[in-house]
Amino acid sequence: MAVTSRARVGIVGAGPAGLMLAQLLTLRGIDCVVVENRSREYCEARQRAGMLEAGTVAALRAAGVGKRLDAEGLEHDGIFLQFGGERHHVNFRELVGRTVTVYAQTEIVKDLIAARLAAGAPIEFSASRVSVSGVTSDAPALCYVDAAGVAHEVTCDVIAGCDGFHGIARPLVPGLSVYERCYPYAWLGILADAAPSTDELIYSRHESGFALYSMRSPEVSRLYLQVPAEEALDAWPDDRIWAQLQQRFALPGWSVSEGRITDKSITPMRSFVAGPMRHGRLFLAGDAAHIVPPCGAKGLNLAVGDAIVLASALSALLLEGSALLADAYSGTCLRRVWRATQFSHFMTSMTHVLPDDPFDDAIQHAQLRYVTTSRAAATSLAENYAGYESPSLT
Ligand code: FAS
Ligand code: PHB
Repeated sequence: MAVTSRARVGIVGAGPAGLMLAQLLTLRGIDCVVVENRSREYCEARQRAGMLEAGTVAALRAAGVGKRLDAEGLEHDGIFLQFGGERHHVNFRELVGRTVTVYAQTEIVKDLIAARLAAGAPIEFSASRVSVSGVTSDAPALCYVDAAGVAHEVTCDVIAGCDGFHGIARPLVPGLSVYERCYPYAWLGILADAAPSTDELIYSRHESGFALYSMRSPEVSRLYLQVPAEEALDAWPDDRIWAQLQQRFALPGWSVSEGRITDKSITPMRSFVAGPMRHGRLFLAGDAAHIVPPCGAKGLNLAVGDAIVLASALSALLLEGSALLADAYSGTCLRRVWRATQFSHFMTSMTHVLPDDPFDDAIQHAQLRYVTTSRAAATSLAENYAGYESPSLT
């Protein structure tokens, strides 16, 4: 017999979208439950994004989880674009008056979990048999078996599907329109105990493939290599990775500082947008509804952005009885999602090498020369990268 309870909002998934939504709702006095099928340790150690738009930084601060971000985040004025043996700086602060910040997704997840538990609000980690039903009724149910094996049925006013690309929520939306593009390459990402030899990110287009130089701290580098889509990780022993990174970032008198590789993974590259992001009392947020290739550094920022828009919509719906924002939720988010999807596709297509395609090569060089010589083109890139129409906390 399941333990029955009530909550105004049932949140499936403790990633950035679910945890930020829970934080914002709790700050507004709206009780919610968060059900996650992985352990706390797993969620806090999962290596993913690391670049924050200015709007995301402001929102995390306003949500009361900016203390460590302000202390440990690395604020950058811009990025470097490297091609044809030259490195060019695109200065966002100078072009659009905004900066970006490197602060790992793992740390944001830790901060949001700590804030929730400190507020005495629970997170059901390691839950199993998670299911959602009745989303077209006015009392949808979130059911799960907790880590101790006890079954629960939570009756809610609304359900937020923040359970990522492979979650249970999106399949509950009938008649979805799906737009998808899979790229013929992937990213091999590493974490290394090596002090970054650059103070800002480098996006390098090299004839042997794309490479990204990012970081996590003054002691830890985060680096990515373009590899073929179906590539196996064991085809990349550490010395081959360093050799390729040195080659793709090579400049006279400059080299990548190497160190012990502590994490290695391959991430497929796809653009995926599904809509509508709402069906009855079910609202999708983050990767549950959309995936962007990481080259535009948008995935995490979009997830936090959805949570901000959804928190405002649910507050109006549940506290004031106004459905206006909730009815507009999907349209509001999809406009921002398509902006980020177009920008991420643009950054990916401009910097990733397609084998044996001299026309594409020439187009890429023309595009790279344009964004590094035209103030208008550089400003457009800066505006999108630093965050365009980022939702703010009202
Ligand atoms: P998440 O996937 O982060 O969180 C969903 C949560 O739901 C997870 O904790 C999952 O365990 C849980 N869940 C799933 N099914 C469930 C169920 N049935 N019941 C309960 N819980 C369930 N972006 C970048 O900008 N840069 C990067 O380098 C980068 N690297 C990435 C690497 C990978 C492998 C992936 C998948 C994404 C990467 N991204 C990157 C994008 C990433 O940052 C995502 O956009 C971000 O995690 C999205 O956050 P959420 O929507 O909260 O989804
Ligand atoms: C990262 O630091 O993980 C990162 C930064 C920028 C990107 C992708 C990943 O475009």
